[in-house]
Amino acid sequence: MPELSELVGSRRLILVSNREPYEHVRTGGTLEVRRPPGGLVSALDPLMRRTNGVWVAWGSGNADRDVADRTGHVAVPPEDPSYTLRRVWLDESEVEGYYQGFANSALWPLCHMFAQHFEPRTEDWERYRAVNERFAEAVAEEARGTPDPLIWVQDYHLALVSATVRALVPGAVIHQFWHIPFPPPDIFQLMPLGMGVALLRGMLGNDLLEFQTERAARNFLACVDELIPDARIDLERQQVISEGRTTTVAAFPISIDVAHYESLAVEEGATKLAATLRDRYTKRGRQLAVSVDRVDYTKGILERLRALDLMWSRHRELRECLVFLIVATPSRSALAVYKELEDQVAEQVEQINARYRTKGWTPIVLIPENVSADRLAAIYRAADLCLVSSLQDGMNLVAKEFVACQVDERGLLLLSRFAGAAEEIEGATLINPFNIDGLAEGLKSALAVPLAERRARMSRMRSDLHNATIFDWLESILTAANQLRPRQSPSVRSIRV
Ligand code: GDG
Repeated sequence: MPELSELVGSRRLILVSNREPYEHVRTGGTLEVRRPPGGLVSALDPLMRRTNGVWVAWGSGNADRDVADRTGHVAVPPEDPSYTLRRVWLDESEVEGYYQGFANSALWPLCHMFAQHFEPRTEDWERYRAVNERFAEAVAEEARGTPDPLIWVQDYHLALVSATVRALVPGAVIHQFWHIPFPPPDIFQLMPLGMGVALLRGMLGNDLLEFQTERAARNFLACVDELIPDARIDLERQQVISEGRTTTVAAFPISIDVAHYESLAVEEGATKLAATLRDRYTKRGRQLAVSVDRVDYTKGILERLRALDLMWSRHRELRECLVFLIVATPSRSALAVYKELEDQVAEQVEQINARYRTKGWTPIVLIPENVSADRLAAIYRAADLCLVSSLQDGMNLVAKEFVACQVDERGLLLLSRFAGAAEEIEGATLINPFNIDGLAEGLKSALAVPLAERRARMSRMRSDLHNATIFDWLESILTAANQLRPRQSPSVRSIRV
């Protein structure tokens, strides 16, 4: 395990995110502790364990209040407490306005440049502001009385937190990681002006603002340039000087715990399941393709299905040559647009299967549910091809997880040019998911890539990935954050794994 504590030194780390790392849930008579799926929590939890900091997050579990003290504190991990989780309580209307409303129906579509799904409602904005303020107050309470707090805010749910914390705790080092894309000014300006300016000013409350890609960082600077008249931008240093303060803006592409995914893929259960999947789906020289996504309109799932349909209608000889396994995990189903997409995906798969199915062959296998991490690793391992067809994506961790789990090095990665990962992974075949024709032909060509070439490309991607893990990401961000205030900075040594 890396010596993560060295990255924080003597500072007290206060992490802020919408999702909490541990959720207490009562079902029937039993109390359960759940860990939300996803790479971020699994990467940040070890950091928090080793630095004994505080994690401030929305207390979303129905039994969260039962185990927390009066101020919302609970020691975690439950089996071996080593840091504090500070829960922020939100009622139903706050969750609806702040989370489902402004965060997921306004900011999410706008940042991904989906103007057609962009719904900036004033009421949601008011809730978003109020909830951000509540988070900021909780953070400030934790930070006060701490000599050297290092505050790290996560993502687009909390764009206004840093500026409020800055006003409440002027001495703190505050930085924020933005997990999703940031749009250019022509798109950002679809946001009502008052909201747009407030969001940018909120983000400028950070000393350091971290994006996935240079493109997102540049877009942010361009938006500030257009909308914040008093801001001075130093393009060379990627800095904004506004209201007497400096915000540095930079790209820090996120990654995964590569060793963890590799170990999941080689475990006995996953090895057996991968063999079973190959037995079942790769008979008579067939290839197995996979995709894994939360069901979200940004991920290009319908475009992928249209391309498959086109490929099989145009190239009869490719029928029976490929089975496509689609893991489509329901997500944000409380929003109509997400629920409709789930139904559309199921419908399209059914239609394609009805059109092309033969006696011994079902073209698409849809898994419309959350699968366990070890099953997921087996699916990645078993595949001859993984298709990531995001229309826009901050990074896309699935692409990296696929590479990590390809321990047999047989798979080809088809990766959207519009995922941040495309700027990082050399060896993937880049595709344009808007070009259905091109994608259909790209899939056809991919099926013909010889094994030796696949191995060479996968081997290169795997070795590159080993040099850019989630721990490298943590190290580079925390080093940069520490260097913002050299007077107080502890010596930062490199991570040892
Ligand atoms: C945001 C940004 C950025 C999915 N289905 C299952 C499952 N998953 C896991 C994957 C992966 C994660 O969910 C999805 O991560 P992505 O990166 O692909 O996308 P978002 O959820 O949109 O994440 C994105 C990311 O933040 C990190 O900064 O890369 O651009 O949009 O880890 O494996 N996991 C399991 N079962 C499933 O059924 N166990």
